[in-house]
Amino acid sequence: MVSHIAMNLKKTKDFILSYKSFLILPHVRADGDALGSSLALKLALEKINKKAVVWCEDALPHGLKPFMDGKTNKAPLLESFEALIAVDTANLSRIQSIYKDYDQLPILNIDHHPTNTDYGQVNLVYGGLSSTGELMAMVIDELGVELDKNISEALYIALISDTNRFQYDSITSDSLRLGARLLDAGADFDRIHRHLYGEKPLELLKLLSLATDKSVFLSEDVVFCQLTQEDFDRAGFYETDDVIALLRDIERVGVAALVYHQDGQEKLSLRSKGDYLVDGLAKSFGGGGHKKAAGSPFNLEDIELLKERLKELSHVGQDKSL
Ligand SMILES: [Mn+2]
Repeated sequence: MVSHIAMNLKKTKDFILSYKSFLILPHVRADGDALGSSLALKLALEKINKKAVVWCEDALPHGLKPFMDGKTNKAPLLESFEALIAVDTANLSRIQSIYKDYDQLPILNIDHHPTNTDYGQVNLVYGGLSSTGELMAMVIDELGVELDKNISEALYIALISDTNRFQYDSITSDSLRLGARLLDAGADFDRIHRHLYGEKPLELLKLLSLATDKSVFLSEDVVFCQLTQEDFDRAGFYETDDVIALLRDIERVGVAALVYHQDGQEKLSLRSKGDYLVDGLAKSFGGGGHKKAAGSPFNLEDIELLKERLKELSHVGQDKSL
């Protein structure tokens, strides 16, 4: 594994050194890992005199705005680029729509989703890692770029976003050592934690309250919730990461499922903890993700089928527990 990573890091470096300008694409509806990793890479590329633009056509998640505003681009691009770098993007259906204007360019694919389809000319893909941020730190080291305050903050945001502040079992001692390095290099962790977790908009709390009211237990350890466009409009908030996290964190819950309406379509978001795994269920609906955090597009006609499948994930009556 270690020599394999070393070899692919070398290929990644060779790819980057052979071009002068890059369009960096975090996945659609980018989260902290995708955006933090992308921004860290952009800053590192600029330090070695490359041109790099991070494209993000969706609204930035609320807590990330103070760190990302003005550093990502969604105005029409007039420039041309020599290569694409897809970040935290498991497959081409998760890539942003601007890709269609640049699909002739070579792709470097940097990701930690086990379901990644290796769609790039160079694929730096390690499914076991906590975050793409952890992988991006290796890329930046490979390029010989020193971590400064801004790069460290972007990587720190990536790392804590995908590990829920170092709480998930995807965390290794290497992840914690990276966290320590980032603090040493100047990341203002107090400011980051405050904006990401300590400044929740009241509208979000209204949405959480609505979701709590609408949640039903399919068994003692499986919770299900459905949110409609009206629910989001009533709360005035449209992000779902905190909703599904809240459901997962309920006492005795092993599996949390959220069906919701977004961008004109229905989606399914799944989270689990302990022994419970949800990647297989997401896959069966045409999606993917991680063992304990996955999602898929969803067809409302399948709602009863989904509930049946969710009940099958229950451990009630089995000799397993959280
Ligand atoms: Mn990620």
